[in-house]
Amino acid sequence: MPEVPEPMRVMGIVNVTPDSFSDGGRFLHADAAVAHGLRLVAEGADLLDIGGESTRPGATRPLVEEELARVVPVIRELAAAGAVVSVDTMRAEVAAAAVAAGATIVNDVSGGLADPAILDVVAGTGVTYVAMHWRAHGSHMDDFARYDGPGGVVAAVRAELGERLEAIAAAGIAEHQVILDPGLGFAKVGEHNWTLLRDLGWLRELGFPILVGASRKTFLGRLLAGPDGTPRPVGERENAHAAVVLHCAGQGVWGMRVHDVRATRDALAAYAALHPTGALR
Ligand code: PMM
Repeated sequence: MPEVPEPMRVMGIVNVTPDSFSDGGRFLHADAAVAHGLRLVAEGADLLDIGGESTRPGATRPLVEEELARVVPVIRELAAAGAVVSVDTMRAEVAAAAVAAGATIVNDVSGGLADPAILDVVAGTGVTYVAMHWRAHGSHMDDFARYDGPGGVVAAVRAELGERLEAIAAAGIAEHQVILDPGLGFAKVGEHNWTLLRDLGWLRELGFPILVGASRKTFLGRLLAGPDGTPRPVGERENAHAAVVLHCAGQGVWGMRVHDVRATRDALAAYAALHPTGALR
């Protein structure tokens, strides 16, 4: 009998921010954010990612106090309700408070570059750590979307994630705690994202579970642009995203970070019916 791999996890996004690109302002109040998180769990989210800082290109950073006030009450309530909670933060102080409030995953889009002390929090608490490929904060990350070296974007992202893995190990974080993410859209233009996604073998070779965040991102909007070049609005990118989800399922990806949990679940249900023995690799 072929081994049946575990099904892909669905991480539902709860952005407690005034300015995230697709849902900014909708869940800024704790009650609305908690209700949204519970709805995502009811729709089939395996875990929830709670974030209080928008990382979109051009975004300005909130004060640490603001970020704490946004995410901690929401994490406390959702964890108490039984949800598996991840905190989307680059700050050690926020990560520590989030773990104390019940988060069991620290999703650091900077992979420890923005605030290296976050690695000590993860090492000290033993929680799971998502290390994403990142080069700079949103205010100027587009200036860093250049991959001119040999091997292009794949070689660069692989090498830079490798450097983060060295820092992660040096901080005393165990390998079983680590998940890697290629960081779609972070200091990357459309073609960089597509190149990274096309064959994720380069990332599987690093030997860690893989998380991918493609949901509603600009590269999907540009792919679906109208004849005048206007990107497809954020709310109308879901069908293209479902295709990316299924591609990632075939590539052995551990989990997808998504806004629309129900649509993702529907796509995965069809995939599971078509591939009962799991990923095609
Ligand atoms: N993308 C965003 C925020 N956090 N975390 C991980 N691990 N991977 C991602 O791709 C990622 C992330 C930006 O998207 P949003 O504004 O919709 O949350």
